[in-house]
Amino acid sequence: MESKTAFITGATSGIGEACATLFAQQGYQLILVGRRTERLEKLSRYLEDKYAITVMPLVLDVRNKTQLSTVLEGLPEEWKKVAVLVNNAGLSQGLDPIDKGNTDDWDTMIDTNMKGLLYVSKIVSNWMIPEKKGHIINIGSIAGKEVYPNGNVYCATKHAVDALNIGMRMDLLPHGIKVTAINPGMVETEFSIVRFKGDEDRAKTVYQGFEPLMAQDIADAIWFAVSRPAHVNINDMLIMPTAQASATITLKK
Ligand code: NDP
Ligand code: 8X3
Repeated sequence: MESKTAFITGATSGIGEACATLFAQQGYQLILVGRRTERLEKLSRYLEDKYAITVMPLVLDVRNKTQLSTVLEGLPEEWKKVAVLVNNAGLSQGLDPIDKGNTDDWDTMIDTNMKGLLYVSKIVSNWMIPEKKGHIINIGSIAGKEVYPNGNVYCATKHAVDALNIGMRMDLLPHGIKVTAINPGMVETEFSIVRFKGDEDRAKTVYQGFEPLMAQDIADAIWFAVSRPAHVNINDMLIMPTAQASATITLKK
């Protein structure tokens, strides 16, 4: 059987890396995107050796639409037959009230979480359309369902992902392309280290006193959605740690 290809953005850590590993275990060829060259190359070599698959590592910033378009359109045709796109690259920067927010952080979140996801989706959906099939997984968040204090712009970007997920499903329906949102609550990854700009001690406190989700839990949910029969689409999944009831209510010991 011809092997399938999965395209995963933000594969250098956390949910994206767990997802890359799971798809490799399932025998997929992988296109992996991230900005950190060394990590991307190390992961690619590891997955190729361990699972006997082929990986196309692409050091790209999803915010850079010119670079994205040049590199992606320049790929050999056989790499453009993508079965699954996981729009995972994303981040939060800062946790401040709106009057004190850093406008550069706002730009980074909007450009990555919304515009980057759009640029990649446009290119890859155009590869899927002639095949009349494909599956786009958008990584949203509980922050796309609820707004929490000081989450303002990050929550707005994830609410936008929620809306785009619905819009994409409508627009791509005639082309047989499935669109699924996976919305996690708190997952212990590098997310909080990035949000607090390298302050690892502060990041650790986010996950203290309860058992957060792990990246693998989200990869498993993505795989569940991807492995449904052709006539079944999971529109939207909200996955929380058992100890987290809402964006702001977590039972901590
Ligand atoms: P990580 O910080 O561990 O991973 C984020 C990934 O995104 C990294 O691989 C990073 O790679 C990549 N990335 C960030 N900016 C860019 C960019 N401009 N271009 C290309 N890649 C980029 O965090 P998570 O794994 O937790 O985050 C993954 C997704 O899950 C994000 O969309 C996040 O919003 C979402 N999410 C996370 C939750 C959590 O609690 N952790 C909960 C809900 C949703 P590199 O730096 O190498 O570019
Ligand atoms: C990331 C998780 O709790 O900061 O989307 O919204 S949270």
